[in-house]
Amino acid sequence: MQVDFGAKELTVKLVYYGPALSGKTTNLRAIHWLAASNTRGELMTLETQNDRTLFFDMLPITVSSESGLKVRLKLFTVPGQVMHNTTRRLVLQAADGVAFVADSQRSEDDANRESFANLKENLAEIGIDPEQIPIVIQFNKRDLEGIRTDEELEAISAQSRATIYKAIATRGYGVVQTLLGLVRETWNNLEKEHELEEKFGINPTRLITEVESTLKHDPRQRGR
Ligand SMILES: Nc1nc2c(ncn2[C@@H]2O[C@H](COP(=O)(O)OP(=O)(O)OP(=O)(O)O)[C@@H](O)[C@H]2O)c(=O)[nH]1
Ligand SMILES: [Mg+2]
Repeated sequence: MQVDFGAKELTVKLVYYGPALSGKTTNLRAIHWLAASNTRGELMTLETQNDRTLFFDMLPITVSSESGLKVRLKLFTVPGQVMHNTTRRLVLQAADGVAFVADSQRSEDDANRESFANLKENLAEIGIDPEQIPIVIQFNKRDLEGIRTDEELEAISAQSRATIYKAIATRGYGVVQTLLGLVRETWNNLEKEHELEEKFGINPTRLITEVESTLKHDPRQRGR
């Protein structure tokens, strides 16, 4: 978290992590598509030709709080391909919360597991306690065959401290819920650490409502 008193802006860094091709960039595209145009910035994506992130993507969403301070959510994705580990570690620096995007296909079980272990290793490496930082898990690609069942996800959920969300990011399903869950947990954590309500007069419930309302926009109704 960063506070810029000059700009009256508080910035929170949220990172979408996960194995290659699980749908991290697709989540950001959907958020960009759903967010009201006056709150979202440009979606920066750096990709190769076959859909794979080379460096990272970044999308800023800015909402105002009743205190006059703006809250800027900077959403990043990491490149999932194994070889880009140095970049993943760089992108994770100073992260306030992580959304882990898993691929629901059974064939991707090992890739999910390895990526989750890699996340924890990298967090520890850069001095962030993996057990303390807010992490939510999204099981994406629920529209495909050969996926883990809802019951299996419930079993995983029972063993994990992380809340699990289901998604079809290509259709925008579950994307907003995942982001709102992440923002809520991250803000609660920052509130505990920095007493933001007392210091800056930002009420957590109102902030979440603000983020929620900016993501309700249905672009089809905006004629795009
Ligand atoms: N069927 C289906 N395909 C999806 C879904 N979400 C993403 N995809 C597809 O999966 C492919 C990879 O998606 P990306 O969002 O680029 O994946 P990524 O996690 O950013 O991948 P890296 O940048 O390599 O780490 C694309 O072809 C997407 O259209 C989904 O919910 N269902
Ligand atoms: Mg990507």
